[in-house]
Amino acid sequence: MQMADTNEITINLLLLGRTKSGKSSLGNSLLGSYEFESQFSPHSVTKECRLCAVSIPHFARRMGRDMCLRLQVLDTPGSLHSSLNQEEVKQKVRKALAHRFAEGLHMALLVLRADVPLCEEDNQHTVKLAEDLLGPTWKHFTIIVFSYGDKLHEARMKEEEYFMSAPITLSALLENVHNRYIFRVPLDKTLHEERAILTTRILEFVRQNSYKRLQFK
Ligand SMILES: Nc1nc2c(ncn2[C@@H]2O[C@H](COP(=O)(O)OP(=O)(O)OP(=O)(O)O)[C@@H](O)[C@H]2O)c(=O)[nH]1
Ligand SMILES: [Mg+2]
Repeated sequence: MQMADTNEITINLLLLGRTKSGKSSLGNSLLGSYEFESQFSPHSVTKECRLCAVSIPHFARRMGRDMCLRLQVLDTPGSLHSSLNQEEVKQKVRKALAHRFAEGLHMALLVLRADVPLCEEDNQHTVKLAEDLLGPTWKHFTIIVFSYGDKLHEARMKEEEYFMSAPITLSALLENVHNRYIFRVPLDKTLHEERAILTTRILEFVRQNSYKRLQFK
């Protein structure tokens, strides 16, 4: 944990997932501002990795001191990209991780659309990308973020029902990542409201992991 003599905790987060899964949009909610380009489009919008950071003052109190949370978020081009092949995506992310997160990564947020079933191809591309980039301990440093959680609400489906009818590929993945998941429901919230919800959940997972960081050589 980077808080020795400072009142600041730094958390490094990586956005991973298939193109159009909602990575940049999630990044904007985490940052509380529209830093990453995110839009409806028939092509993949994010072509390069980009790091953005935000400092959130008075985030918590520890031993009588006000703590500031510094979030560093690395946005990436997705798998099944419309103009980059898988190897190009992997190389760009690998380089950015080594360059931007020399101090290590706290958590990768693997973004999956809640309204699109996870199929074997996703395992081979998207989940494989996380495995290849993060190495053998990837399972300890990955959180599944379901985007389009608003669709779940719209269909009046509860999370338990969703998981009961989910394909085995998804149950297996969740089991692998120690059942760490978050549903995003962005539509009825401001960026700041959503940031508060997301950071609380993510910090819980980071704390359960004893603030461990995955190192890249
Ligand atoms: N309703 C809803 N729309 C979302 C959600 N997440 C993302 N979107 C929309 O989906 C579109 C694509 O989102 P992006 O954040 O650009 O997705 P991306 O994974 O960064 O896409 P590329 O960079 O193009 O690969 C945008 O219009 C977002 O507003 C969500 O949880 N719910
Ligand atoms: Mg993007």
